[in-house]
Amino acid sequence: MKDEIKNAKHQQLDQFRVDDKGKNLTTNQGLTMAEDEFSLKAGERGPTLMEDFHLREKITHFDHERIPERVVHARGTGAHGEFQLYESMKEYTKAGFLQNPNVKTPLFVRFSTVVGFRGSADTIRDVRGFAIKFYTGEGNYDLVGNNFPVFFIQDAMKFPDFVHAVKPEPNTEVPQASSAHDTFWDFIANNQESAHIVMWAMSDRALPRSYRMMEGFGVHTFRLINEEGKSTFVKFHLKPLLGVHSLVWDETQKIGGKDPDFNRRDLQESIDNGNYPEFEVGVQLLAEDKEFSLDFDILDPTKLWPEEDVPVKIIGKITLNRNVENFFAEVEQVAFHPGHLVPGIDFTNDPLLQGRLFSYTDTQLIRLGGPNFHELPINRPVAEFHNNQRDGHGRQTINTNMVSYHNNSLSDNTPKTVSEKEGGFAHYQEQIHGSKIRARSESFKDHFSQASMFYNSMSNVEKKHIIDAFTFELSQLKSKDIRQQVVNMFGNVNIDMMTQVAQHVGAEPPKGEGSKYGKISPALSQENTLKKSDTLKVGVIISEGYNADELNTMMKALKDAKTMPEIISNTLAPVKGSDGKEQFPKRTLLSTDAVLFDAIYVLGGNKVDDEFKTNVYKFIQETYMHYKPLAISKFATELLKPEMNGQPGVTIGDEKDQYPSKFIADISLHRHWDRKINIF
Ligand code: HDD
Repeated sequence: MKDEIKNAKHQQLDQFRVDDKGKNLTTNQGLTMAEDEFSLKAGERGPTLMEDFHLREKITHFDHERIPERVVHARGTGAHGEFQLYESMKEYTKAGFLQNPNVKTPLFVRFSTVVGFRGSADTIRDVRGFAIKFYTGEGNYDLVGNNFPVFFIQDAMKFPDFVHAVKPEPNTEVPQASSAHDTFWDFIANNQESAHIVMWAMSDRALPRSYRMMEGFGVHTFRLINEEGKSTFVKFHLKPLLGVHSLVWDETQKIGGKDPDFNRRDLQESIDNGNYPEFEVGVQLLAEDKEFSLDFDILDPTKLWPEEDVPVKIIGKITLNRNVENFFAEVEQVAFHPGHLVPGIDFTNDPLLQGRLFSYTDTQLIRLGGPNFHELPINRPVAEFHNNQRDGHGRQTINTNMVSYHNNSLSDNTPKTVSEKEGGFAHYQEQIHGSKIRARSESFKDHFSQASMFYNSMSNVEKKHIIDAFTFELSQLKSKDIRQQVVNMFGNVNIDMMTQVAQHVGAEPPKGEGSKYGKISPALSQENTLKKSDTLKVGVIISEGYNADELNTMMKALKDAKTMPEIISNTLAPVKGSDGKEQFPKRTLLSTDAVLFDAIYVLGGNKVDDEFKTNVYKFIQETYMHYKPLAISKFATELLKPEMNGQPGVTIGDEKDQYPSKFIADISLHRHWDRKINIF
């Protein structure tokens, strides 16, 4: 690892890292052992002896290796990184890490899916978690967000209900990592506040191409508080510098089988290759006196603030620059909490947020086995911590002072509190009036306007994908009745959309006229995202006797365009080209698949047999069907279906100069939706 990225957190973690290579094998008590293969027996064929402490220790530790997986977001991965501010945010907040653009704040990010168990596939249709722990000089600040800006429910009271409904059904524990089943849609039809997020879940946003290519949102409205005690409402955003990109549904399902670790591997490989994922951090700011200026309640977590109404101010950048070295210690044991605050950031009364403030500590107590999980290396703040809390399971700190209470004189009344003026945290003094009441505010009751805004902001292709997704999900339901209820419910979002779905799933078309909201937010469409070729994976298929001139020209162009080319052949053995030099394929046609690449280039060679042709044809067909760029050398045109010729994103050629540049331009566009597909 480079020295410059050894920040304070890395230095702290390094104290805990151990490399056993070259060491003697010992018990956990440090006793060097002479034997680790056979248990202690009375005679070679005799019974094992109770006194075999080594066997007992080894087996006992193994028996206790598992901890409960997260009740939601069990499947995930993480990486270390840093945050650097572009300009001081002093005007709005006194948070230390948001003052000085020269300071880099270490952080850890965990990305996750929500529904699946810990071993489930990465590419399922789901919300993605995007949780960040900033190790600031004033303590840990956690932003525990998602890649959707809205949530399923408005009140934490319903969270267990929602999760029970979306998890596999309790009688069969089927389906794994999928919302396409009766209990989920039964919940949706009977809890209509979910309408908006379900539109996101049915859209391409639920199928991210990479964790590096998705947005993040803090979801709730928070507050920033400045030195004068002035509060400004804020929504947090994360914007990937590679743009927001998705897989197509058919691909995601195939990848689930071919490489269930697809997103996890992508993150790890990118960091290993020095392609550090980057996200700009943005804030939407709303002055305190503008609390009621939008046409929804800013405390309602099923609403987003359209960027066209409240612009996102970009304030800094996150760079993920170091992979974890031990998945369990770093990713599995990291414990986030939306209530881990620093001075200058505070809560609002969003009822969903308030419930979360209880849930996260509670869940760590069972997952991590006691109240000292903050002492685990990954969770330890870089800031020192001192208080009168003591003991408990797994306590690591050896508190040497006999005083563990407040107030005291034996220790000069320390550890001491510090006034707000001198940097101590004090809660924002919001004025509260009201009666104790269990109810939903009237201002939370419009569930369909923003759901329709989302749909109306989509391109035609994105709309079609949403209709297809509803069709797929509802087709899996056993209950006709729920299918109809969902069709009726989403008729309130858009009649045309749900009429088409109804036709596909054999339901009655919805009645009514749909939402009249009519507002559009172009920022919601991925059509308008950044598009570039950087870090995209290109499969380069060659065989014996390939044209070396052409390969060299194309490889240079691909590398100049910052793509990640990977040589594929029918063997892992070196493949000789026309110049007598050899290429070393990384994959074979049988050990990889077109769905694992963003684009395919077929060069072939002068020695290709029928098996090679059949396998390459599968690559070409899949790539074409998934709208991805294809480049075919003139030496391989026999593998191209004539109808593909001239279609968008398909390049055939031998003119070295234009041919690679056209392919690169096609790669930068990612998908070529205008392609004629009904040719097979
Ligand atoms: Fe949650 C995990 C995000 C509502 C209760 N949540 C968890 C994670 C993310 C989110 C990203 C994974 C953290 C990690 O990587 O370890 N959750 C959200 C967002 C929400 C939300 C963006 C709404 C805006 N969550 C929410 C509610 C509750 C919870 C309303 C309960 C009242 N969430 C949990 C949890 C988890 C969790 C059960 C499981 C594992 C964990 O906390 O550490 O406590």
